[in-house]
Amino acid sequence: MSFESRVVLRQGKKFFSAILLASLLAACSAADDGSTNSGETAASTGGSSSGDSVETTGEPGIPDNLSFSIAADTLNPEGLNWNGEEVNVTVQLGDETNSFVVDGTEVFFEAEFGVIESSCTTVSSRCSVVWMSGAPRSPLPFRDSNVITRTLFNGLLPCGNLPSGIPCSYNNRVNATPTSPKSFGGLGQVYGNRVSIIAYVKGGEETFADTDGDGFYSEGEAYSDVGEPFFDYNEDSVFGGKLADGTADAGAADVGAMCYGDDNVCYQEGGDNETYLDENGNGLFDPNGNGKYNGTLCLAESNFCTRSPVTLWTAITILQSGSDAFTGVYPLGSDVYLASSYTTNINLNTTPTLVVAVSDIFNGRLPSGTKIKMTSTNGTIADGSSCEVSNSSATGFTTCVVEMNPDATSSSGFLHVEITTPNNTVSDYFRVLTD
Ligand SMILES: [Ca+2]
Ligand SMILES: [Ca+2]
Ligand SMILES: [Ca+2]
Ligand SMILES: [Ca+2]
Repeated sequence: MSFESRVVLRQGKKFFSAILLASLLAACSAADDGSTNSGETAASTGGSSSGDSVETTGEPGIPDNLSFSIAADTLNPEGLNWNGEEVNVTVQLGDETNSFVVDGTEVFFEAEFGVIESSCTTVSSRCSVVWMSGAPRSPLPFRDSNVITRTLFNGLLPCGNLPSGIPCSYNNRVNATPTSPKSFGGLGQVYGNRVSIIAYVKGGEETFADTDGDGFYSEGEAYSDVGEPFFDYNEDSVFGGKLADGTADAGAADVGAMCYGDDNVCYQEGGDNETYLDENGNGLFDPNGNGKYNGTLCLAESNFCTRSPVTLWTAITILQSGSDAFTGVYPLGSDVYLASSYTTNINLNTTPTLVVAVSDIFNGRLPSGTKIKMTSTNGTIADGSSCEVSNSSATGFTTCVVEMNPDATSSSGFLHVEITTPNNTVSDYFRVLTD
């Protein structure tokens, strides 16, 4: 769904809320931020007879797909080298009017790596489970021998020229081309330590825009058709599961489908182990739903809507960050793909501003809260003597800018970078500074 149509849906949803809330006062007390505004709108439009006369068979408290949120309190825990590192994963649901769902709504969870509590039941429209680091930590078996989980020691171009162990800078937000998938930068697929977590809830309904304002889904009205839940291990937005012989699973995207749909939906390698929930039991992955609005605001079964519930789902990616730091230091503005930028002695007279790049072995972020401290035995540090790894599972790693000054004596010394993780793994890196 495009951003534009999302906006339209949201507006329609708000208008619909105004009418439904007028006749479903019980829902008012449970309104969240989104429907508080709708409540105000209802007050200004609720006097109309059409608002009062709407008789709906819709049932409040059933989750709808646009109100399904997921979050994690730590996005990059220290999980690669430690078992039992805990992350609280919280989901929040809402119904068609953005009101709370019925207490006790059960939400199920599955995780790609580590282990996770299998389900939770909502209280006040939300609930949490615990994810813990542990085995499995890597995608075995990989059935495509061309695909490996890349580390800093086997990076593809443009980072293959760099000394081993140097974090590989790249723009991971590159758009797809007809021959390369999106986000294909630096080391190449597959990025290690990225843990896909899916959450799903049975018995939900689809969100629609009640354009004609009758309180029901009417033929032709826009709605979001929910497809079957799937694990997107390689984060290419498509289901790419493969059978043992390397052929695509039924309904799965394959190499021939590279960059289908819009430019940001592209098949990438590394989705071999992806799985899906065959909700309609047809033995085939169905990405696009059934072509009908599913929900209780379908008046009667028809060719454009059904009262059958759907399984709603959402996903989040967290990191199982490594404890050992890999570091590269280069003068600000130098070519990050040139080996000499990381190896030539740094002259503080000509390049006093430095960038310290720190990643784990998979070129991803170190654990949230990792401290990076800079000291020097030559020149002085004017600014940026310490920084910290943020709470994030975005691709890429941490860079810190260190502003230095040469001192009065021409000499040679070291920049010392000391990296300490929350569980006290310390890594040291030294770089020669001259002035
Ligand atoms: Ca309608
Ligand atoms: Ca549907
Ligand atoms: Ca995929
Ligand atoms: Ca299916």
